[in-house]
Amino acid sequence: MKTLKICCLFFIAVLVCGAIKADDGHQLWLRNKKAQPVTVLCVKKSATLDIAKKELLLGWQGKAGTTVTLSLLKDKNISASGYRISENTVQATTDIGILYGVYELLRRQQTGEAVTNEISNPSYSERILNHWDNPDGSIERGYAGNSIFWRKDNPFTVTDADKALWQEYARANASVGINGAVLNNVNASPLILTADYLARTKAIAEVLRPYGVKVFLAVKFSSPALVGKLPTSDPLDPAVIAWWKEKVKEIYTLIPDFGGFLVKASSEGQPGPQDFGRTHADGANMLADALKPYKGIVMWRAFVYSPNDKDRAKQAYNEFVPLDGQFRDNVIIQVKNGPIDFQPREPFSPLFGAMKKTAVMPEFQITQEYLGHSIHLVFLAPMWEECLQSDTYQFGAGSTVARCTDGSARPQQYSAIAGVANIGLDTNWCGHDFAQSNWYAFGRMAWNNKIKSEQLADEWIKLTFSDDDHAAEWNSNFLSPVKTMMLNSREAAVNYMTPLGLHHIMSANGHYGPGPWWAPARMRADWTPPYYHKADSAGIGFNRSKTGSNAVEQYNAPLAAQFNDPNTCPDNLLLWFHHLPWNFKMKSGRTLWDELCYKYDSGVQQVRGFQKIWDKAGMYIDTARFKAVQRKLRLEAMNAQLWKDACLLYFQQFSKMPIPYELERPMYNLDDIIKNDMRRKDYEQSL
Ligand code: GCW
Repeated sequence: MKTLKICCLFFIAVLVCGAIKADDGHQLWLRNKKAQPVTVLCVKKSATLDIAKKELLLGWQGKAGTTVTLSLLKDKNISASGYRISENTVQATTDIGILYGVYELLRRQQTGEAVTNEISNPSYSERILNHWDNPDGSIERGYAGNSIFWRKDNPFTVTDADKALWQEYARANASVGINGAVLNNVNASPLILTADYLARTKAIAEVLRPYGVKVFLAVKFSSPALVGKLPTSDPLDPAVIAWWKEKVKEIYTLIPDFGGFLVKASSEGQPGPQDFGRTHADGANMLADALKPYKGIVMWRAFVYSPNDKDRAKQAYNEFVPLDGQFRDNVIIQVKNGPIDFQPREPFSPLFGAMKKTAVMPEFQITQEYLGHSIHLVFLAPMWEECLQSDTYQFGAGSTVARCTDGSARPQQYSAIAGVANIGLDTNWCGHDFAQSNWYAFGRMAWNNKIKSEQLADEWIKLTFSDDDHAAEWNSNFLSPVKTMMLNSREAAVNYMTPLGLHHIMSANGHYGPGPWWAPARMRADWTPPYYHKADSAGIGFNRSKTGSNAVEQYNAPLAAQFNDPNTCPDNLLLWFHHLPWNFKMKSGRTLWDELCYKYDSGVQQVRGFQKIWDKAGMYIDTARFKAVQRKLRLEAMNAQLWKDACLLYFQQFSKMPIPYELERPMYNLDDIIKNDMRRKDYEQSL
């Protein structure tokens, strides 16, 4: 009887779902549809070309019976990993170029985009994921399970399952053009440079190599002392220089195409050249010299700040601009998109528009440290597009961040872009099904830094969810509303978390919920929200204008003047640059306080709208992914409400003004929110 009941239920479920196949999300955007027959001609043989052929046979959606020719040629217009495609040819100057061309051809077929005879070259030569993975398998700011590379138990056994997973990872990367991976956390353990870990790194490199993904390592600056047992790690000490040279040689003997080092130095307690009275340039150049014979690069992070600085936003610029021109040409300064730290909205870092003789690369955060972890649905492409398309005015109008970093504004030996990965052992890799879109979008944007978020959302939805059985109504009933939801999702998050230029007002170290009040006595001020919002009875916001910290001065004309004046400063950065009275008159005609209330409320309304969109569109996808996203949207809606109530009720203590009566009233009490914030409490207790 029980079996019969289960069978009936199953039958009903199949009917209701229109027989949509269950999907655990593991296939990402590479779900293979039934392929049409195709013949592939390719004269040369290599592991990479074998993959290219296999992918065509597995995924061909073009005319049945087509013969596709893959050919290698010399062509000055096609760069090392670029390609030319037509409906039945892929041409490139390298094997990996062929593979990228094949993925592009297949993508066009699956998304129904036309294939004309065209050349595509990547914007950046190095398109890199940064994994903040620790040797024990944990991941700093990881929200999708443990590391796919490292683990605690049997750390040095490489199993077939490991290799299979690394191969899937490499394939996903290659399919969107990512060609590098830093395998470990920038808060680097010295262990990574020891023999056992290097052997595992070699094993990973071997699996990634045919897919064109080079491995890099993040290194701890004090490794000569910690691993090499030298008395110092001073970058100018001959024994230290010799130690790094030997270490680099050891690495290249194992991994001949090793990419190089990523370094977080003299930052957040990490050791660095400043510990020895040396500069960032001294430190970076010493490593660059060791890597140079092997064509390796150093990505040296500009994420530096100290508790003594009056304005954290200014420090990276102050430390690095005086060193412009002193770095070797295989050093690239890796700069976070904003001057503080991956906040939902920041202005672009002024360093992008300041370094004239040193290569600079953007670092984006794919993992959603400040954007609701893997609970909130936030499509990040609009945020990255906003940064890349910001005009720095470095070489006059049109000097976008994209052009100041990709080598088109001035010649650079290397150009690069990095994204902090959101990948872990979760079946769907990223925790949230929609978080996969951020991995996808990062790769596609690294390839083409002018691509529009709208195009990326369109591609990704089609590749990830398309359903041939409902093709007729799918575009209008699923694609279109879900795309709108994705494209609005980042602004919604800004609205319910940090509107009008507010930033860093999250609770404690978890960086998840709201905490504008959070300021334990023993905590350094620049790690607490009041340092950033500066709310008091006179108003709210950080005065970075000429009358304040004068951070505006780090921007080129005409931006400096525009940001300096609250009447010309864009609304969405207003409280980043200004401390303004609660009754300041906004462009909308509202007071600042009312505008703040409206923004927070609109964020909540937007997420409620996403729930409606999803529930209605849900019938076009499999139940598992539908339900998982539905559940997360419910949590996001509750969190949005919490953010709104927490921030408005807290700031209201200073504004002493009513929340406009036409807006929904708060649902939580401030006292309860503060009391219930367990993450904050746990953290405080651990201090
Ligand atoms: O955003 C902060 C994070 C740290 C991180 C640091 C960095 C890896 O809270 O967890 O450390 O930035 O980028 O170095």
